[in-house]
Amino acid sequence: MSSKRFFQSKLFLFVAVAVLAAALVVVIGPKADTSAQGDPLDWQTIAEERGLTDADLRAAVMTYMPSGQLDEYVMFASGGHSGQVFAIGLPSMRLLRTIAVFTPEPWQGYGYGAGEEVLAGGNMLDGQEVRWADTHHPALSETNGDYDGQWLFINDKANARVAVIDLRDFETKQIVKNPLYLNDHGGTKVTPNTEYIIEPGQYGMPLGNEFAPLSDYEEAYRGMITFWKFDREAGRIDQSRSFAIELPPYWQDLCDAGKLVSDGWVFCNSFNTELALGGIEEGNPPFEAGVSQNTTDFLHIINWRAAEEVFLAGDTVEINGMQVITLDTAIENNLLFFTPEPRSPHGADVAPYGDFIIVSGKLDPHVTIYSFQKIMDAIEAGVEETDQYGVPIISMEDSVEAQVELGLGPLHTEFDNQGYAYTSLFLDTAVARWSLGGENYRPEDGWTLQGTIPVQYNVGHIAAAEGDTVDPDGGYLVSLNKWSVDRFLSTGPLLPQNLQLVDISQGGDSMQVLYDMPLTAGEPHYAQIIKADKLNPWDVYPEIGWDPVTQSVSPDAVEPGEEGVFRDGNNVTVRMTAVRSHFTPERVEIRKGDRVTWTITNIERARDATHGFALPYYNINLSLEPGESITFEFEATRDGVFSYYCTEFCSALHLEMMGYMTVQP
Ligand code: K7E
Ligand code: CUA
Repeated sequence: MSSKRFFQSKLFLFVAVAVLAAALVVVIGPKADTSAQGDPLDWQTIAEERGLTDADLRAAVMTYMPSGQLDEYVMFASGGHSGQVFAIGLPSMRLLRTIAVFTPEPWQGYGYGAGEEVLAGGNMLDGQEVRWADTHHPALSETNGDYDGQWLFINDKANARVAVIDLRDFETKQIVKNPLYLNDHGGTKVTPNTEYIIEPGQYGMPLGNEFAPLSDYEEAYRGMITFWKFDREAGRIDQSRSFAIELPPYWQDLCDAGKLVSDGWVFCNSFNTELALGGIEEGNPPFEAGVSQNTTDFLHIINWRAAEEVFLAGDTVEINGMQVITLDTAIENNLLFFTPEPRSPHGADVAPYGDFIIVSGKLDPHVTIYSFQKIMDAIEAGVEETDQYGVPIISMEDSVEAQVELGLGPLHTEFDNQGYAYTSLFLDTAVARWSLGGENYRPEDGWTLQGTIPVQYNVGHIAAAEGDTVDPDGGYLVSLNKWSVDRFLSTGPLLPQNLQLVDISQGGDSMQVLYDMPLTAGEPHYAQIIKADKLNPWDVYPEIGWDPVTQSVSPDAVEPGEEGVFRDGNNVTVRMTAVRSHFTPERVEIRKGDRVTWTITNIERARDATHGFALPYYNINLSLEPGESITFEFEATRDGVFSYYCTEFCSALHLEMMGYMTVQP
């Protein structure tokens, strides 16, 4: 090959490219190498290696909480069939506290020698103890329609109970059982000044839970709504000042209290106006079809202030100790009205100014917006039509302000500070943002869908920051999803719930999922989110010897110097103090058959200086927070040697914080 032909050949081209490439490797190769391996201290390198997008980085920056910094909000989420409540910090989504409510919880000593009195308050009829629950709807106490950070209430759907939690120590103080009903649902929203805690029933049944055959459903079964009087001073529900209203045996579902212009009223959706009874085995439609035959059910519109007057005037009947306004009395006194609501409704949520009520039909792609003013005008003008039980029905033409098509399976609605509403879409597994067209919100946008964001997966409730009050904060929303499917590493067939933090701070359709939090407990239905600075919990109990049930110094509290074991026949009193790293006394020598009353007072004043107390075999397990005093009782049924010990690693000599109880045969 001549040199000329060589320079024109493919071989020359190949050699030239190879030489050029080798030269390039020499010149820029090492630099390219650096950027591939990178400086491991450079966050951009890490982000690049993990393939994080700008949106991911924004989410990380918005949710990361440096050690020692504190969250801006606290979310109280129901624990579903765990029976508890969870306090979660936002925006970090860190679990801050499990609050034992209906279910014993060993690490807080609840139901293992302490809290027995509270748990016993929720006994089922006939004294049979129920130690589980299906919590659905937490409700923070309110002053003038805004959260005041003092109390938290939650219902037990399974057993129609309501619990009271004191937010000074985040502990449950009271459980009441509704004597009229087996289960409830749409509680526990509160009236704007926490005058009452609202507890509607769920599945129709005879009031007082007497037997009646299913064939008598129409006549013998009833619905109900209970107004539990909350005595702030006492920190307790007062059943003697509480009352209920008898309702037709439709299935009352979720209620929300009116506020501002609609203060004094309560709105509840319902379903099964068909009075379907199931019985597929007898050729009836199955429940899920039978209950959804009608194109509309009834939104219940209840004047609770007028009902209170009827109750105070004594125009009630007593059922199982509960004062009940009968259906006839409610109708006579204009306490109760209906207006139709579209297919299979779920959720009735009052807008911040109290002027609109938002209802979602699970089988209707719209939300329906009712105008409180229109409803009042219709009542004023007189309502002719009634249902089969005589309850006046306001027509939809006279009550509805607007309908907005959002998507499939709308359930629950919350609000922000920009005039937007947010509705969960169960079937679309998304959250919709839409504008409230009323003059108080976004009249310039009208009633329109603004955008939707997919969530993972099957959202039930959503909670926006203070999003059901007269003054929502906006900024954050949490989507409480039933299914997590592929969002977390697999832990077998039972998966956690997925609580997703969503940024709603920007307008239009700019929502962004920021964080996925697995919650490995029962299904969280509803949650409420409160600004952290509205909460003012104690660092330690106010005084040594504190009884958290009575929120005062216990008359049994033990002071240093007066410890000991005291005998009076078969009754033994143990008086003990706990302080790092010592129980006094260290020896408790008793005899089989003794009745033992044992008080332990934690005399610490240092924050977080909690001691545990475990007494194996006798099933005692306590948590003694600084200042706390607990008294428990048992019968010494088994002889032997029982070492008791502290379960909190409280000091370097924690393992030595123990003692011996000997039980002589
Ligand atoms: Cu929709 Cu009990 Cu409020 Cu569950 S309920 S999601
Ligand atoms: Cu007290 Cu360990």
